[in-house]
Amino acid sequence: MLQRSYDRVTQSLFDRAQSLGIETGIDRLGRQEPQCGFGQLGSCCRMCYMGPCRIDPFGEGAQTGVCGATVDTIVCRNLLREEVGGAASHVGHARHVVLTFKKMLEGKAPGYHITDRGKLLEIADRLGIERDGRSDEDIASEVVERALEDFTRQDGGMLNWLRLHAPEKAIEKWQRLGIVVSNAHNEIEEAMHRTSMGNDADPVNLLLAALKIGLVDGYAGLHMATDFQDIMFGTPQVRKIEASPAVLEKNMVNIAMHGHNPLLSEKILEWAGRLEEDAKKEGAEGINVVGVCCTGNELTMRHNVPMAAHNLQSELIMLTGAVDAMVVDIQCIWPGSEKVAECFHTKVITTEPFVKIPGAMHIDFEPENADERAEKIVREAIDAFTKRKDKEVFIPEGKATGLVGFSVEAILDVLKRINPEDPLMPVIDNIKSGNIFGAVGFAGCPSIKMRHTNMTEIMVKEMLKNNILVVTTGCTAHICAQAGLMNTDATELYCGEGLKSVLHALGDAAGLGAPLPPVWHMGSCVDNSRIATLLGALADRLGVDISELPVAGSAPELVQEKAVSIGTWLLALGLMVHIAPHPRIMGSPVAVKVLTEGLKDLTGGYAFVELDPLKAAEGIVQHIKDRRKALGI
Ligand code: NFS
Ligand code: SF4
Repeated sequence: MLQRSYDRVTQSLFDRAQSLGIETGIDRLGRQEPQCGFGQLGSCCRMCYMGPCRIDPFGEGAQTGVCGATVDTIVCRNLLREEVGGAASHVGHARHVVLTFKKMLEGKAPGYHITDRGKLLEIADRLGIERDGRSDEDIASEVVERALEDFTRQDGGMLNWLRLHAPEKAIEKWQRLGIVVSNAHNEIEEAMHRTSMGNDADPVNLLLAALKIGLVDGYAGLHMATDFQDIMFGTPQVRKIEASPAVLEKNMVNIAMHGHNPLLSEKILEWAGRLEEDAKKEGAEGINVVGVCCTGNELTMRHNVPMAAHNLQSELIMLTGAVDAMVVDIQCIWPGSEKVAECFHTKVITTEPFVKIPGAMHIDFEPENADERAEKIVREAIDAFTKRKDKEVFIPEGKATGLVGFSVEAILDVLKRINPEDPLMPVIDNIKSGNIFGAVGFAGCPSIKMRHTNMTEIMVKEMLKNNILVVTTGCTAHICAQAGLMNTDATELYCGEGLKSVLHALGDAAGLGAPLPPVWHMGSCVDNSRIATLLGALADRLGVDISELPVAGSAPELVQEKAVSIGTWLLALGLMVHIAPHPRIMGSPVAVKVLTEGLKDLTGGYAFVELDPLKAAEGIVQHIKDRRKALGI
């Protein structure tokens, strides 16, 4: 096994795997090393059967593929395809939620309801939908129509959800570049078409297409998903939670919800409540639903469900022997998890017809039969518990506590208590004075290749020391929560004096009797939309472009294609985006030049690749300093 030292809880689970002789990701990673250099540089091509071709980075061997494609063409095509994978995931997620919402309105999905009517009406207004004399259902149907238009329109008109959410200045920028998008599915089709053998060979043209797919992801994926999820399940409010695999309970039926779509996890949570007595009849003290990855973020933001595990820990938590069912839907689910589960009584239950894992139990979950299937799944978990009852479990110690639920609405609620007329004013004043030196969004995944370096924690602490507020989403939020960065003690421990004073004032305004935490959990990966909304509002209020704000984004432990497409969206918006490990563009001089330099003149954004946490933090602080200087503050 690779000898690496992870945080205490994670390491204890790796150690347990080793002592039980159970294979995990660390063993599999060990067998992959050294990983292929061509793959890491992005310079291998499998687009046709004259290949696979690869380009010699030292300039001695082949410099083109059999068809004559250069390394720049190959790398940029590969990058665009990565993004298509990411955007397709988010767009698929959003469309699934919209279609369920539509079925609900038609009375075909009785398990779902409108929870946040205010948000529905606000979106309807902003879409210019007439409301007078119409029922909520009627208005909602038209909102759905507008959303679905973003998958059907053929006239080249602008994506409705982009018009709805993108700042005016950003739209102007994109119009000048010719990258405004129209129909999400058409854009994805075109990207696949242009990257297949013998089409687009111009690396710059391909990179512009990459920005387009970023916009598809941001608006027809992230924003659309967040909007409809908030309407159906409620817009998050600040609440207290616990985090770490230690939230599993020996004497309870433990159901780990893993995946992304709250359509499933909300119903499981509801049925866990309804079947509590049935669990008790089997000798359990109750049912403990815990969250893994992004569906865990969705649940914790709306219902303070404990945050049990980030992606790297998703198979590890089963080594506790205490997980009765691991219920999954879509995305980021390691097939290897099933092999770990097999060593225990744990049932892995897949629920999506296009996401099946050999050996796992499959229960189709459709909106029409949500209640029946959710009940069945929870009963399977109770049944698994009866088989586990007397067996030994190993639940590591060390729960962290924290505050989550920082939707834009929740943040504005707090700010309104300070300035009801102009809630963003206190933030702007504090940015001007330097009490808030800047803000950085940390997003994305935990990488098994990097987690032992504590990249995320070190970078976040450096930000706080420099009075830079941190917002976070996705698995990075799990990392921060487990590291105790989302509780009020962290404000005292890690923040510079300016930021500390602001968080104290906000905590007082919120009636907390304590400062707000310095790291704000804004949700799942699709909820990066919330970060963009907040930035857009700040930029509008200041009358500047987002690219001028003293802010940045970071994906400090990139894993997924989804993170690549989100990152590209942020580049299109004009942000500096820090990335580690190396994105697969390093083989192409053109891609590196355009993404790290050239883009600055086009959108204001640029990529910053740095694997050393302190140097990465330094680079971000310098960027923020430069932005402040340019603003004259
Ligand atoms: Ni985001 Fe969320 Fe986690 Fe990474 Fe996967 S769960 S969608 S991709 S691994 S943060
Ligand atoms: Fe090789 Fe060109 Fe085929 Fe790619 S498209 S595999 S570079 S011949």
